[in-house]
Amino acid sequence: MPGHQGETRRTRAAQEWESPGYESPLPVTEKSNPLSRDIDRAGPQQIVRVLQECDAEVFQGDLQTDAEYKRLYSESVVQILVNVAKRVKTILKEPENSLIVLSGCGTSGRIAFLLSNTFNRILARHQQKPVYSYTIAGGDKALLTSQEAPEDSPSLGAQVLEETCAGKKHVLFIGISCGLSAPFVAGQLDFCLNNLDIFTPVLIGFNPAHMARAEPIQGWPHTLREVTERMLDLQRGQRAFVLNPVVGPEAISGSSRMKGGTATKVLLESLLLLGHRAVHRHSEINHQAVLDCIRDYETVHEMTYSKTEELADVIGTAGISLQNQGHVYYLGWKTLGIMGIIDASECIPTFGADFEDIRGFMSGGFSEMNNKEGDLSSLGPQFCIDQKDFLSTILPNLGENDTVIFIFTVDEDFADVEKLAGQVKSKTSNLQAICHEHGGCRFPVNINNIFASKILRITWTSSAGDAEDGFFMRLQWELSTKWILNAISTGAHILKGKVYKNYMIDLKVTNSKLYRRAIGMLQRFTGCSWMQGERALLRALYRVEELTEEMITADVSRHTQAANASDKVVPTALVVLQTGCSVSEAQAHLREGSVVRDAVEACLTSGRH
Ligand code: S6P
Repeated sequence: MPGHQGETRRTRAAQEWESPGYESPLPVTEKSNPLSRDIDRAGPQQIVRVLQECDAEVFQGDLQTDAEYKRLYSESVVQILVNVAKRVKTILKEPENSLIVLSGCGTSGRIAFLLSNTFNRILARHQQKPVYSYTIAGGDKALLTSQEAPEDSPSLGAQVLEETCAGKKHVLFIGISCGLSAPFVAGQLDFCLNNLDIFTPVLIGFNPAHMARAEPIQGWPHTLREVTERMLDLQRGQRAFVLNPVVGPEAISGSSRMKGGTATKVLLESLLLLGHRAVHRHSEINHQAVLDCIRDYETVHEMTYSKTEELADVIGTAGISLQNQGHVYYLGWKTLGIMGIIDASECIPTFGADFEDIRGFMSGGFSEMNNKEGDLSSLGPQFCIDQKDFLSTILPNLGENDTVIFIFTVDEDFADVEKLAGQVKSKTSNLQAICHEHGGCRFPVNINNIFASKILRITWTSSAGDAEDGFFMRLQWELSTKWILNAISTGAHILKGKVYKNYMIDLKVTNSKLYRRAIGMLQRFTGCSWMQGERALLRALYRVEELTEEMITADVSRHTQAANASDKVVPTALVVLQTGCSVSEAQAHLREGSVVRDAVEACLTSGRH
């Protein structure tokens, strides 16, 4: 029955956010999701239920051809997937002087990195040279830490792409911007459009084209909307492609690491897998093959969320750790270790978290990461990602307030897992396991003793196929792990009081998208004008009562740079606007109430009386 109730709630929610006046003119990816309106007041079980429903929207079908929004299963989306998969096939058949480049900013760039490595590994299994490469705004540092500023530079994007593709004759470029908003990707697409003899550009995002970002980009003559429209014109002749199904608003407004990241992984993996299977197994690339692939991912959603109780337990434990100023550590193996590192890195811009709050480590560190720039650990503690770093720097001070989450599969050497778990157990009893096994290969029974039954274990159906099936299973484990970790980090921050309604109240305004989002939030909560909101934001950001002329007229890029050094900017601006108090009074008020959400709510409620 809960399934039916969930479906009814989803249908009602979709009717609401799909209606033309709903939070207009925000694009779908920035709207707030009616399903998660009260997520800030929910307990762990309820948080899981809400996330499950929001994530199910990714796969929500539309079989009406006249529906307002295209969805993942829409005919036109499937057709583009078929067309792009055929381009992948062509490149794989003639790899000489060819390249497939995946690119994006933040989470989108991290997924680009992950998939580029995975698919090169699949090629290696077939004794083929690598064909994939990735670019990410901010370079490899951005794989592990939040580097939001380079997202604003179209020229940087173009330059990085040109360097990556030097000497190549055929390039399939896939630029990902979930919100159809990143100037870095816009610059790359524009570069491709100016060199169509070499490049076939593909844009992946989750808004309709008319909602692509249209505001001017500093120092650049185009906008992303204009680039998208140029690509749509070229799509008729299959010289460019725009893959932009709508997957519904995020559970935490604007947090595209969640559904945006998921849908990116599903779309990209589907089209790349089909291209590979066409070459290696001579299978056909057609609608049915695409639909089968997406349905497999939909099953992963069902399998993952069938573990509601276990997932809620981990969220509860992680939440208590954060509430008590403790930490959450992910210790992972292979690509699931990377999923942990990615999830942890996203908490900084999303929740204004400290990098030490949630951290990820993986077995093998950089040699296993296999990133372009190699070992970055000398750049500072944020870049130390090896489990050995965990043992030397974290383990000695680990305590009962900390939660350690082990993420592994049945393919790992279990003795390794057991040994590390033993070391952790001597310091904290808050050990959790997230693990994947399959019908043909199960964990030893002592796993229950090692993790004192705190195990979220998923048993997948075995596929007795070839090496590619093995890879496909790992891709599914990754997606499942992504859902689980996103739920843990989001849930734990909700329990810590970092979310107000379904907004990231304490986000860092470190690029122009986040800057605009913050002002929009101030408008929404206080009813102020854009200019009032911006002025309050700047006062909070520069920690001044009066703005100087220079501050008022400076470029947004200067403000977003300054935002790196400021704390609780948006909550401070909210309190200032709502109560008319000074910036220093607002800061003192927020210091008193350790829970940001409660302090802000108290102020908003009192302001209304
Ligand atoms: C979002 C995440 C951000 C985005 C980045 C790119 O939760 O924190 O880092 O991934 O801003 O966004 P987009 O819309 O261009 O993919």
